[in-house]
Amino acid sequence: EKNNNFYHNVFAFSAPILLCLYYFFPVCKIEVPERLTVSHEALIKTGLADRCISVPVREATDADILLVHSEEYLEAVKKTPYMTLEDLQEFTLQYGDVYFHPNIYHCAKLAAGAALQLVDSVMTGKVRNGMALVRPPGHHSMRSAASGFCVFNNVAIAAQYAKQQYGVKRVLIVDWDVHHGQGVQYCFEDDPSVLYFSWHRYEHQKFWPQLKESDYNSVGKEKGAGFNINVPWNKVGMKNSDYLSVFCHILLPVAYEFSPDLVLVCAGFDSAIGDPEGEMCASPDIFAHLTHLLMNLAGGKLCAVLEGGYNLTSLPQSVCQTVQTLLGDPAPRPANLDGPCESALESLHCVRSAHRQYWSCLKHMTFIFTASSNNSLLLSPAELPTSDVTTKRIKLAEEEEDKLKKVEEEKNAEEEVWPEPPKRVAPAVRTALVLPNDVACPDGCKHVNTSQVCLLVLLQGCSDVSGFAQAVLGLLLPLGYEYDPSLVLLARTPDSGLCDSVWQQLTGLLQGIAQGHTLVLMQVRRRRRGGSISVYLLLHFWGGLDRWQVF
Ligand code: SS9
Ligand code: ZN
Repeated sequence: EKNNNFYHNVFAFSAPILLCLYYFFPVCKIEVPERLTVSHEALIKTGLADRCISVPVREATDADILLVHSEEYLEAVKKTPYMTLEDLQEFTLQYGDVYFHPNIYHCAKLAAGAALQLVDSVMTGKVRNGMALVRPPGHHSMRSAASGFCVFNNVAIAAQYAKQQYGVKRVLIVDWDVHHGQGVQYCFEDDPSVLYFSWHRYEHQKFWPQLKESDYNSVGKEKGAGFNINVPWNKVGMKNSDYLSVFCHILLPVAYEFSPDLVLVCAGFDSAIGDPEGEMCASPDIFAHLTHLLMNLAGGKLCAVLEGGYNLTSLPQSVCQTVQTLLGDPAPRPANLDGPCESALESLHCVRSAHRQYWSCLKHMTFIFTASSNNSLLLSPAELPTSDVTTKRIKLAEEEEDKLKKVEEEKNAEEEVWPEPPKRVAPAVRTALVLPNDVACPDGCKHVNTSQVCLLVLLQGCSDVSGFAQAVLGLLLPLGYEYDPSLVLLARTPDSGLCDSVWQQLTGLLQGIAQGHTLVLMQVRRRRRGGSISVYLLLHFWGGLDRWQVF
């Protein structure tokens, strides 16, 4: 409603999505109302909105907001709806990159409240997971300051609320927005009950918000040391392989060791291709994989809350990929994966070194990862150059070159073209159980003929669970992703030494590849060479597959 600055509109719609739309007088060129309208429309058009359950939004109360923000700050923001435009402008100027409109206080309360409604729905078991589409974003706002389009820190409030309201012991916050959520970092720096992970465009501190504390060596303070993980991107143009490498080699091992009770995602999509802020090259379907990989943690309790995302084409695509994955549909085949680029590899190494003393999953790594000649997601240990020297040398050499490139890149980012993610189809029946004739089918199962199947994983006995987790996350997963098979076949023998929960994790993780085509073979009684015979027979049976592999 262009003529009315004070107009606002709020929609709640089929959740697990919570949607809070508001119209904001366009002062800011990129954090615009259309971000929500295009995302909402895309969810409707793809039929995803219909598959979600409706959760109403509410305003966050003063008590909710005070979980993270100071009374002085809350009182100051409360006054903004009554300020003259001049006063508003002055108020705005004390903060960095944030725009106050007379409506924003109301909208910010709804944005935080939407995140809390989602937490309630997930924690009470009403829904398994969900996404809150909200504006304004939250991850930059601090205890007593607005910043970077953010007024209240929606996700930080949600984390404190979950702890207070539900006695949640450990919360993992994954911030895949392209900016560093410094507000979240400051809030939980000394708190070991919240593990905050953020990757962000950094360019050796040249990129906004240009903070020293966004670098990899800010690991948390006091009791919270080790519970803050920053992965700085020192170059633009990071792609799917870089994102997946960081998940496989940093975030997931640590997350599994941390073992959260709830996962919150600062779901910013300015880390996708075409975004004018991020200038990265990851395709929207990567978010299906990032989501999938997090859905196995915390018993699936995951709340994604929108942060950034400023390209009105890649934003709705990324939102749909995330929501479709939350709904349980198999992730699309990841396209053209190779290894991480040199700069990502360097960040990866720095982060792992900085965190080795805190996480046993990172301890055993005594060498640096280098880009091997066969550039691969599977990183190979090599000789250790001193990282600081490398960092400085690369930094100096890059500076000049970067300056020149920058102007060109900014111009190009928004004009970038990429293929629309192909439509993802899910089979009507998600899982089939094929049982011997004399075994009763458990309740809720249907008998079906299975015809599709896929990659092969045959694991020999492994009694060391943490070693096993490392092997799966650091070796099997990257390998599986890169190999891109059409079927994953898991053979479980009685001597595997793995308990059910570990087995469940493994199965869940591997469902991210081969479009979820997974076949699990369980050998109940041990027969001589029985396992290998059945595997052989299956391979023979599915001989028409284009790729297969036995481990
Ligand atoms: C420098 C541009 C900084 C702030 C971006 C905030 C993004 C929130 N003038 N822009 S996700
Ligand atoms: Zn952002």
